[in-house]
Amino acid sequence: KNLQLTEDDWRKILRQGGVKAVLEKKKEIKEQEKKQPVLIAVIGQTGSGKSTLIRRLLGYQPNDPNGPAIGKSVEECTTTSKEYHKPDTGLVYIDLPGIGSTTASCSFKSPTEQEEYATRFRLQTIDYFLLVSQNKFNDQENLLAEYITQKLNKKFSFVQTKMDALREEYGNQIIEENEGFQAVKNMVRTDIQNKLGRSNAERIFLVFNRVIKVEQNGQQE
Ligand SMILES: Nc1nc2c(ncn2[C@@H]2O[C@H](COP(=O)(O)OP(=O)(O)OP(=O)(O)O)[C@@H](O)[C@H]2O)c(=O)[nH]1
Ligand SMILES: [Mg+2]
Repeated sequence: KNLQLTEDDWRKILRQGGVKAVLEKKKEIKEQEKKQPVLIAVIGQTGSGKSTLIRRLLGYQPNDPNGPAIGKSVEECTTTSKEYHKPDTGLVYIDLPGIGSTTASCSFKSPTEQEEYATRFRLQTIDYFLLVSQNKFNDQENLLAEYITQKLNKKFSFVQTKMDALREEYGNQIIEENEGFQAVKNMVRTDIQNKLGRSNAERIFLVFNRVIKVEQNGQQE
């Protein structure tokens, strides 16, 4: 982030202080870069599991009130954007209200709505995006992927959440560590890649973030 010196700057440093000065300057820049926060926006439709993902990435225990709140089912939960700093990393995850949330009035259908959303949550200032989806893929994710890559000129990774819920489509192998497991995962990846088309995701992550609650009678949900 603008810490790069020009070729002339480097020549000057070399002339004045020799190789040692150059190496020292390089080290200094590296240190500075480490201190620069990297803003990662977690974006996607309401109820897709964005807040759950942030809780997992930052290691919040299930009942820690400092982590982002999670919706009860598919209800709209997050209504304002909030930053979560990952200690000792410079990584800042931004939990955004879901697209499609009516409480937070976040719609992304028309270009005007896209611009409104982008301005409201300052998407121009974001360094990287995690595009979260629970439905494998649909038009909304396509719009978002296109917006991130074409309009904002940024990169993103695609996060497929609720893999456990894709059982109907892919069968039990989706959650069982058997021979079919890897094949099914590859299938899901290929499906996502195909649907993304030219808005290429840097990486595709498949996650199982089901919160397991132990009920009072001892049964797990
Ligand atoms: N089965 C299953 N449920 C999940 C998974 N990840 C999240 N959920 C559930 O999905 C619901 C919504 O999760 P949230 O993390 O609140 O979703 P969100 O994207 O932050 O929603 P908004 O804040 O409304 O945009 C909650 O009931 C979660 O427990 C998963 O991997 N598997
Ligand atoms: Mg949320």
